[in-house]
Amino acid sequence: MATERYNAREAEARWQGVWDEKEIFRTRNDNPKPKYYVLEMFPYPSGRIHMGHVRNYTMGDVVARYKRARGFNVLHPMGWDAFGMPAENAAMQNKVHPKDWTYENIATMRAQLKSMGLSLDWHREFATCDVDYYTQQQHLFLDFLKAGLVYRKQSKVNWDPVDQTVLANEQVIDGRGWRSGALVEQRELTQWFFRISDFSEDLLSAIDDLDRWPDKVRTMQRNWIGRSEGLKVLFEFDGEAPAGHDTLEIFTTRPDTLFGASFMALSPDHPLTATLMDGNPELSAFVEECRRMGTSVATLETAEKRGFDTGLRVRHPVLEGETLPVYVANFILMDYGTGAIFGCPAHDQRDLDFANTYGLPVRPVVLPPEADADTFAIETEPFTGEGTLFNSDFLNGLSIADAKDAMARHLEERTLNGTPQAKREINYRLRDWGISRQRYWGCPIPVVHCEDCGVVPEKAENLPVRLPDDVTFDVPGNPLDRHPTWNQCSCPSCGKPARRETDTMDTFVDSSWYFARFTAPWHDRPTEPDTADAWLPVDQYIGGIEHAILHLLYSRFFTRAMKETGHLSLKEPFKGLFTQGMVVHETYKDADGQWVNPADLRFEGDGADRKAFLLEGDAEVTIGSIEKMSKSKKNTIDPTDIMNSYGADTARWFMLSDSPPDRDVIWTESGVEGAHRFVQRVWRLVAELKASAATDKPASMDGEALAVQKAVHKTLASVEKDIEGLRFNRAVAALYELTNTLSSALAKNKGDSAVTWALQDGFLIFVRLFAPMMPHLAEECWQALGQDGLVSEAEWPELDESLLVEDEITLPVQVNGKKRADLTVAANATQDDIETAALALEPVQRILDGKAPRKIIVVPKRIVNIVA
Ligand code: ANZ
Ligand code: ZN
Repeated sequence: MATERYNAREAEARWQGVWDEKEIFRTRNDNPKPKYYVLEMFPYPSGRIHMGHVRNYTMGDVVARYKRARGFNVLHPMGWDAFGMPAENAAMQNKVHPKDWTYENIATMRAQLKSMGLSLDWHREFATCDVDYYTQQQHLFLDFLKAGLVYRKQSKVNWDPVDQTVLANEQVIDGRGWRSGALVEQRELTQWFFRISDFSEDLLSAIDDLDRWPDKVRTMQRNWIGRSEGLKVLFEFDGEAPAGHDTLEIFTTRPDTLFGASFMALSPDHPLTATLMDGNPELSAFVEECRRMGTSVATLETAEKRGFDTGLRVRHPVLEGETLPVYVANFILMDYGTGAIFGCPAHDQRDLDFANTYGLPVRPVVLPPEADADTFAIETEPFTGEGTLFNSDFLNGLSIADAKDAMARHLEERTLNGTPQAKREINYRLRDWGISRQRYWGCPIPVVHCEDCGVVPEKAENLPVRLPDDVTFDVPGNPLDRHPTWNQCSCPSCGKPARRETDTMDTFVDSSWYFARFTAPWHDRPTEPDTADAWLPVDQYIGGIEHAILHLLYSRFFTRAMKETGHLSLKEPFKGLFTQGMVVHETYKDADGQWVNPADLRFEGDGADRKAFLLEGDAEVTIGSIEKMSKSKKNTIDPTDIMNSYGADTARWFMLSDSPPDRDVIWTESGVEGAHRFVQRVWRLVAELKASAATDKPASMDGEALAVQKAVHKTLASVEKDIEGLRFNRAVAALYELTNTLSSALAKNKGDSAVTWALQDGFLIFVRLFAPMMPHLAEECWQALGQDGLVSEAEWPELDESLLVEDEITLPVQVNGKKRADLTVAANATQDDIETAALALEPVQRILDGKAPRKIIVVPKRIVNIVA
């Protein structure tokens, strides 16, 4: 029988039209069903969607469609993370306005996403560059300001003198600007900060309860917050103290190593350094040089450790009569601890490098477990492991933990100039979040600078502070700064002429609350608090591991800050988090070593004999390693090409099928073709089934009919579990298996009406099981099988638990502790039946050799043990 091929392109457009017209994915906030909020990280509108998006959004869509079928009121929105540098770069390079560039990209990408058949509520769509969105963000800023969650401070920034812009640490490469190549300067700018560090402890301890987050992300967040328990210790100067500095305070996490101290080091930005620079040009020159090097952690870790001996000395707190030299050193940060340390070279790598450069003593005080105290020495590797204290007077013999405590107690009881010499302190690595950017394409910070009143927040009723459209990008720097009129305004407090803040907000601010905005994007306040509380937290958030730290941490902070300012009343925005793997692909290089795109190639052969040739000219190219799809390596596949040739369902199915969703998936042409063959096969089976006569449900089922029913319900049970557990590849595997079962039952069936009924019923279940993954094909099959309504609105099939009971079980049979055979018996076989059957097995009889067994033990449903 000839069947028509399934025409994916035609069918997909048609069903998308039906869904749209019926608005079946429009979510009502007043729907009384239980809520489920599934969200994928919204895209940056860079131009076109890539395969990573396809993978990400397909996973979210499976969850959304599944939960809808399970009776939830599902929120599944989409928007655009639309502010940022690339739009300005495009403006500089291609003379296109950032706004036009952004909205054009959004239009292209929206159309691409729509062609994927995602069950999104497009009525809630917004872009963060929409005036409406950033107006509400400005309201949030003002509310945070009022609540003391925002402040201004001077801070050091990397300044690119050519591009006239602040650079993030990652944009400084070997001391030069990443774009301009100019030597980067350190500048002090007054910038706006969010007080995220006030929440350090709360952000840290709440990680314990995020039990539906991947462990690796929880660990990364903990490390980023970086709690350390330490001690602040006062050191007394030997001889006359420098003016204005009675003592030198340091922070250490290793007070146990104090007997091994051999120097002190100050940050170049320490106040004492500033005092000493006065009248000391050599020190000033050294400090200048340190500043040029930059302050990124990466730079500090890798740069050569350098110092300047100030000539000052301090008294060792516990070694009577000993003094230690005070250096200014390039690896000490001012904004951690107290900006000063004691160095113990034997037990810290940086201190050891430093000591070896300046010929300072290296005295080990912690002895490794097996080492000999008389011969143990440190040369180029410090010892940082567990051990026992030695060379340390009253600490000798103690563990590190006990020695830390003993030293802390000892110093806490002593005083220096009337204050205790030591104080226990908890420090966090997490710094306040600097949000000022000297850029145009971002949310304007709604404050005004008045000569009389200082910094004045804009009045809420004057919002939005709109971005001007008439800006130029022909010279470097911030277009808002040089705008002829935009930055002139009147002071909200005294009414006199004043100047607008020209900094805009870090784009991470935009993405820190969009999930809350989706709950009521039409509202004229940032949120409708009751609605936000009803929808949040996001039940399942899905995105890339690259956002494991900053985006998630900032969103967790924002949720807390929005709680403090009454915009919602919970603390944690994302209940479940899933980080998907990447899409990877082979790479190809031509004879000149240039990357070649797979679209320009043809392939021959298989396995080790597989070869690739250029379509043009037919030269052979080298097949290289499998790498993350990237434009630079030209190993990308355009999702639209795939959807045009195979359809969205094929792309979706393949994305889900090949690897566990948290691992990388290798995109291969043969894999896509396999997925496409499956689509056609399902369609052919439906056509065949349609040809069979209608039957009524038989009174009872047995034989082949029962077997079909059981296979269907077994698959139903596992697909359910696998989607709930986000193991989409396993759900796909179960569906492949079921297809084989249905297909052979269909082929064998010679008009048995019970089997026909089981197949017809089974197919209606089967279609609903793959509908979350291949929704268009599912609609087409649903209709072909004579069902009313849309499968996208159909309920999930009901599981018949009684069909999951296995009739037979297989037990391993051991003789004298060694497995000899498998025994298959009826699931309800008695103890006696099992013993008899086990003893009758050929391998068992051979060992028993005619003798009766000494003992036979049947562990029900597990194992049979025979002692010969
Ligand atoms: C003495 C010592 C001996 C240290 C030893 C370490 C090992 P965490 O654990 O990350 O908090 N430190 C303190 N302030 C610093 C600053 N502003 N810039 C650079 N380094 C600083 O790190 C704390 C340790 O880092 C402190 O403990 C201090 O060195 C150093 F065998 O004190 B330690
Ligand atoms: Zn004023």
